[in-house]
Amino acid sequence: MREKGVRLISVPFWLGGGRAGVEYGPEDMMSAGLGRQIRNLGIRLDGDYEVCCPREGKLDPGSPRIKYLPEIKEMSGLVGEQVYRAVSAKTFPIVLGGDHSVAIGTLAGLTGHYNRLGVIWFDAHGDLNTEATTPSGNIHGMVLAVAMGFSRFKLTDIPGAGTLINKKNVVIIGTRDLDPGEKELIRSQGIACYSMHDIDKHGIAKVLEEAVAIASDGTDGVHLSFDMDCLDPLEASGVGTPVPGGLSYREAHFAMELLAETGKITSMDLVEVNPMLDHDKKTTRLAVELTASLLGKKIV
Ligand code: 6HN
Ligand code: MN
Ligand code: MN
Ligand code: MN
Repeated sequence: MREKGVRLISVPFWLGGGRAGVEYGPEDMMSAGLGRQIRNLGIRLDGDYEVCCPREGKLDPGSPRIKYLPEIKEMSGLVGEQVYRAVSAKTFPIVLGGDHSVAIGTLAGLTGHYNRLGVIWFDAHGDLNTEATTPSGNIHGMVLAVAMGFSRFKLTDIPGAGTLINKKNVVIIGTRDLDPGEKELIRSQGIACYSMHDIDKHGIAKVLEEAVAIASDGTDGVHLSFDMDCLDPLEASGVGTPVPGGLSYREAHFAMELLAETGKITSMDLVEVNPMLDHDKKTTRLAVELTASLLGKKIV
């Protein structure tokens, strides 16, 4: 990591979650000292870029099932381009959201570079809805289905994207709020999903060990997509869709520390920080601290 350098890519986008405020996430994380934390670890900050993405959208009454699709395609193409450039320049990209739909852009850029990408998805949710199963029409709840090709709108619709993500290399961690269609997809497709139940039962270390094995099996890159709502709302209440019973402060840090030790993670997104809902300012701070742990910050 020290030789590679990190490139920060800010994506102030909220239309995928349909709830404003999350577009201020990148700015808030930067002001909380994300760049400084990275440099303090002795890691070169190769640059910080802001993607100029749509700030407003118009709901199409003709397609109520899926909201702001044209805006999401536009944002994803722009994010993909920056991510592709970052990995081509051999830096470690960190995409700062924005809602979780920004990961469609990240994955488009990454698959343009890597032949076969593994994905570790920390989330309270499955993000596995399709046009047919979404209860909200919000694309941030569909990103993994889009990435693996289970929905009509697919990752490969984004210019510059490579192949779809192979379901054999996808792992979801921290789940506790799945919609019926998502449960059905997990079962029928055999998608690896470590719920809070599994974490309680086996411990986060065991779960991470298995997750890394799945995501790195036959892959040439492993992407970490970190939705801050995987944390317990007691630790991180500044998210658009909080769900009780999540990861504790230490479980989340320990997970990042374990990932750092493996040296296998090649990119990251950090999403769903909503400063307008983050009344105690803990969520942004924790997001910054967790990134430092992932990049190798040690307690001692
Ligand atoms: N996220 N499952 C719900 C939906 O609307 O599809 C919530 C999704 C939340 C997505 O937090 O990234
Ligand atoms: Mn998510
Ligand atoms: Mn979520
Ligand atoms: Mn807790």
